[in-house]
Amino acid sequence: YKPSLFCVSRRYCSSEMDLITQAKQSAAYQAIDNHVKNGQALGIGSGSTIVFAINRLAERVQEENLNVVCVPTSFQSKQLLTEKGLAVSDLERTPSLDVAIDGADEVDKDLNLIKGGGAACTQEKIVASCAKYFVVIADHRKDSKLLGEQWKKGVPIEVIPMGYVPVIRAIEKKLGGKAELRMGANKAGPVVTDNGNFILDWKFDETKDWKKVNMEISMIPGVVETGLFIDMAQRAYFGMPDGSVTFR
Ligand code: ABF
Repeated sequence: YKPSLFCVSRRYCSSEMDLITQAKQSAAYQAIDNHVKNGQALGIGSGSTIVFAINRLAERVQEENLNVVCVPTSFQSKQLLTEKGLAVSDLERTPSLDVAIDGADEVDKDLNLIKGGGAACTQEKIVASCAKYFVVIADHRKDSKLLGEQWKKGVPIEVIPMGYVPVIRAIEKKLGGKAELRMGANKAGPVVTDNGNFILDWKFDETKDWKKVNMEISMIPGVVETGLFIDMAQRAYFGMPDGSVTFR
């Protein structure tokens, strides 16, 4: 599937968006149907695809009278879970999760991920690390062979605000590329995470040894967490424009 070159009319573009929405929903439903069982503790991620997962989870909880408890990865997902009447917990009360389900910005052939487009990568990584099984849900645009092929906005990195300039300098010196402070709407100020920190987006020049890169960035004083999720996901579902779902 490739977006049409003739996407000139608003009507045509919105039907392409409908296909992407459909793809997100199909992947989310498949993950919830395949991996959620009665009695489980679940990690529930953030983003637009996870909205469909929460909807499907709420349906199943009601229809099948499931008893599940959910640990959200962001304020957004906490609110959605609460609105749907799902049981919400946290890692103090529920530090061990059966399954975590979350979206991604890009997924490579080995299930390494770039995450954090929504600025929630630190909490997402902590929650995913507490799960026995980590499942990614995404539309087909996120599927790639090598990280960086699809997601052009760079690797998100959460940083302590007072250290963001030294962190930018250290990343560019060590790894090349360009790191930028992520700004909010109308560039009125930097994006602030749920943890009160800033986000850098690091655009890299070429495909790297991501495990090494992740470790190198994590060692820089002031870095809280990176959006590189290496060797964490066990399964990824990709919704296709025709409503089918592929996985690996
Ligand atoms: C979160 O939401 C993020 O890690 C990732 O940036 C984003 C994926 O968003 P969407 O589901 O909207 O594509 O999972």
